[in-house]
Amino acid sequence: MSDIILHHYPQSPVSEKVRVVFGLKDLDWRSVTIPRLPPKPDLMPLTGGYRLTPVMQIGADVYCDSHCIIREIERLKPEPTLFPGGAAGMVWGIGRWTDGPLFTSVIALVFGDAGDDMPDDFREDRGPLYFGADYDVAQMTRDLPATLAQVRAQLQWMDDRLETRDFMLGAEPGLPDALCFYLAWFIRGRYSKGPGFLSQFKNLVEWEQRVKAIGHGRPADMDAKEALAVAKAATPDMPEIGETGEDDPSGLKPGDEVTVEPMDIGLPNAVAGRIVRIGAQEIAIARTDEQVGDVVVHFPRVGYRIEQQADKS
Ligand SMILES: N[C@@H](CCC(=O)N[C@@H](CS)C(=O)NCC(=O)O)C(=O)O
Repeated sequence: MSDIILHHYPQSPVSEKVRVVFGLKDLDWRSVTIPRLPPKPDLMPLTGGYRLTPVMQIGADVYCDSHCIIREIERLKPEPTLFPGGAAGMVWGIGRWTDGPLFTSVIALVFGDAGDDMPDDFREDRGPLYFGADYDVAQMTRDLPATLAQVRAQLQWMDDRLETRDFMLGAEPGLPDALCFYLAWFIRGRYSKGPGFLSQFKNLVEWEQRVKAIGHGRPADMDAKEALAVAKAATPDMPEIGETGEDDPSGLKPGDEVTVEPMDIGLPNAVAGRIVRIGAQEIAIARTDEQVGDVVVHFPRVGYRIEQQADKS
């Protein structure tokens, strides 16, 4: 198998979730550091325009979104399982909570806390991305007490869960630990009063140390240009998962020209390609780029809008 390449940057909380999963799986992987702000000239040839972080590349296959990345990692390396005790299924729904409303509240906390101290270019990019065109940082600062109350209530759920367990599912770590850890990691590192705020959650603070000890596996740095060359030299893998798309409720099927785009961000970010596989959990589209040749770009179904384009043939 080609190397697992993660395109990310150290400060990215969603990347931290994936790095913890790499630690849980004890993986060797290659680490490409991408810019925190667009343009991301060495990433766009791979994704076809998807700009969020992280992105995973294996040869000429490109996995957008942490859920898609983690699902593929679990498929490639099933042991140790991310779902100890047979916990698969609903855990993905926990991810929709942690990465959805809870993540948005945590970003509002960090934004509201930073206020005018945030660099202009960062605020002008992330503001509309997470909160839409009419985002208002001053309002987020005024709302800080209410936001803290929202976050506190939800972290208390995690803390309660850890009262009688070392990890979220029991004695062994699993996906819910990565899903919850990255938010605590983000609050601790980026909210100016983070460590003090977190100290009220005794079980959570102890658990943070246990998750931290899992580590990130074994990353080795890779130059972005080398990653592009890897894609160019490779042929996309198109594993048959038994999902032909024939019964897809959308009516979409392999061969259709589509665009795929995250639904829950405030900026347009569509990627165009031809469906090679479409199933309940994932869509994979083929596209060609002059720098990397033929690639297949994978997205989750949940949270992504697919639109059919006029047939090019
Ligand atoms: N649904 C996406 C969300 C990813 C996300 O929002 N990542 C942040 C960084 S932690 C991001 O992309 N920020 C803008 C950027 O990096 O350009 C996923 O799970 O991967």
